[in-house]
Amino acid sequence: MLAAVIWDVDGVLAETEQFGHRVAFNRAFAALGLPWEWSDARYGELLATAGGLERLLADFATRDDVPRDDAARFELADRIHRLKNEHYATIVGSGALPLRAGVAELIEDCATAGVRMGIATTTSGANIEALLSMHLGRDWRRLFGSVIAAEQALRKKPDPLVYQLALRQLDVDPRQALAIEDSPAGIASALGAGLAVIVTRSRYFADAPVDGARAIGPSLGVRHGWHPSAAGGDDSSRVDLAALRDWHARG
Ligand code: XBP
Repeated sequence: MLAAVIWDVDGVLAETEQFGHRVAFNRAFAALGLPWEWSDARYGELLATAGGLERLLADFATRDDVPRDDAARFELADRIHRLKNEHYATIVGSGALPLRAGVAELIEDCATAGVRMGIATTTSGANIEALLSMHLGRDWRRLFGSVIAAEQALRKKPDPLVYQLALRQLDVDPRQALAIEDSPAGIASALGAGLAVIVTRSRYFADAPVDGARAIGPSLGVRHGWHPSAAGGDDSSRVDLAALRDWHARG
């Protein structure tokens, strides 16, 4: 029986990376007088590292124009990352990053049916607050029994910790839960915690490996194009709760 649905954030709830985090990083570089700019292609490579701070440090490891001293290098990454999040909040607040198609409807399905919901992400609580208060209203938290972000899960995806903490807070057995993910690190994290996973393809992970996923499709906003296709349901135009239940039951 499907008792809980746990959502990833970046790439699943919204396409936040290309015109959100990436642009915000570039604005932070410019604001600090750093002559760097992450192109779309470079950012796609860097997304192999989950976590914005960790991503910066991965980029630093390839540069010779960063401080050589470890502490100074970390301090610079931390400054950029904090500034990036301020720019990110501004971008989110402008309305430039809508929820992806079908997300609001599926959240509503789960809430109406009493299926518990959680969030499991490597981004920060402040970034989730900015995004979800914008789109689901100031009291968005009432929809989620658990919100686990970077501050709670100190080991980031692909480590299973973030999903383990969400399950514990929801008080749900992993076999009764389903994760919605888009990235290989996120899929590995959910599988490692014992959850079934479905994958909604996102901008930067359109062709990434999705080994172990129960179902893969182009968007929660369409029913067509999902493999395997889901049986039943009241709404054949999008992925609804009946589709999630069907994929979950096939385990
Ligand atoms: C995606 C990430 C995050 C964001 C940037 O998280 O890896 O690092 O790219 O956010 P998820 P921060 O898919 O788990 O939601 O800078 O706050 O890390």
